[in-house]
Amino acid sequence: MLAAGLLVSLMAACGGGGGGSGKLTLGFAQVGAESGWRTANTKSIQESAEQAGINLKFSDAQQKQENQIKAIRSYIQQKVDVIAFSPVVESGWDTVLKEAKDAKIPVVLTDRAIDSADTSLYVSFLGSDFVEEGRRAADWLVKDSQGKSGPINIVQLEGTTGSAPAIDRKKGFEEVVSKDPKFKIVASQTGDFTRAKGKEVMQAFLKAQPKIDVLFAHNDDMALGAIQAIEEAGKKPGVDIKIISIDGVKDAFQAMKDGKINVVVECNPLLGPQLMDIVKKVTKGEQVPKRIQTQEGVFTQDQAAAALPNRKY
Ligand code: GZL
Repeated sequence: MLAAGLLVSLMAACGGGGGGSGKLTLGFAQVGAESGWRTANTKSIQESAEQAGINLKFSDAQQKQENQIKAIRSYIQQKVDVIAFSPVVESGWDTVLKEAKDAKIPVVLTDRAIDSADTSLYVSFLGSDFVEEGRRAADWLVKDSQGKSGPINIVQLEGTTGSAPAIDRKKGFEEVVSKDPKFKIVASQTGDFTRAKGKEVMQAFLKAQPKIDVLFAHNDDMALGAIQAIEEAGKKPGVDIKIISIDGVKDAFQAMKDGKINVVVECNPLLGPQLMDIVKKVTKGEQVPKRIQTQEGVFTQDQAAAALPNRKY
């Protein structure tokens, strides 16, 4: 009787929401499936949960904040051990995260941050420094434009309005280019991180702007959509209009190899292993760093061919 009682209490301690399997249960509320980056991010989380023996409940919010909030509430009701999510936008999370806190369920932010002043609402934020990614994009342009007089007309395809990557990549890029008046951002609009919208907005830019020298796209999918628009307008992407992009998906490396994208600033989506490590530590009551930053590089056209076979996403 005593042994049985001990076993039951041990299993209970191992985590709720797992249907008594004794396995930890992680509830993950994903942004959507808007880009190659997101697909790779989802795959990394699902495969890592499997490998870590963690029971994963997963939802796709189709880029709608109300769907992410609904999913988080459902995980709270199911009494999962940990909740993790990539906030589609920075604001509007305090209420639901307070509900998770009241339910004593730790929350991990992955990929994107929130702008809440109350940092007790999450135990850790695992993801890139998007401002730095924007700076790196601009640094390449500054170097590439050395010796050239202006104006150098730039169009910017921004990510999802209100999202941390869109806000911060814009901030980092404009912080650098604003130092030299030869750089002119003549148009800037969201393409919502998708190929279709990136193409549509680039078509509008091409119609409205008499001269475009550079496209800065906040992600590869919008850059790849824009390439279609540029070619349909009879111009050479990577030559007539230089293209700077962020993420580093295989299709972008192929486009660099084909001379159509000039530089890609890497943003690593493979966050699954680190997330599972955080989940295990947190449920054991171990301390985890409040901020865990992913390491990433910058790749230019001359490196694309050699790097392509080794790309993992
Ligand atoms: C960045 C991530 C962004 C990618 C896009 O960490 O949130 O969202 O850059 C994705 O490709 O849609």
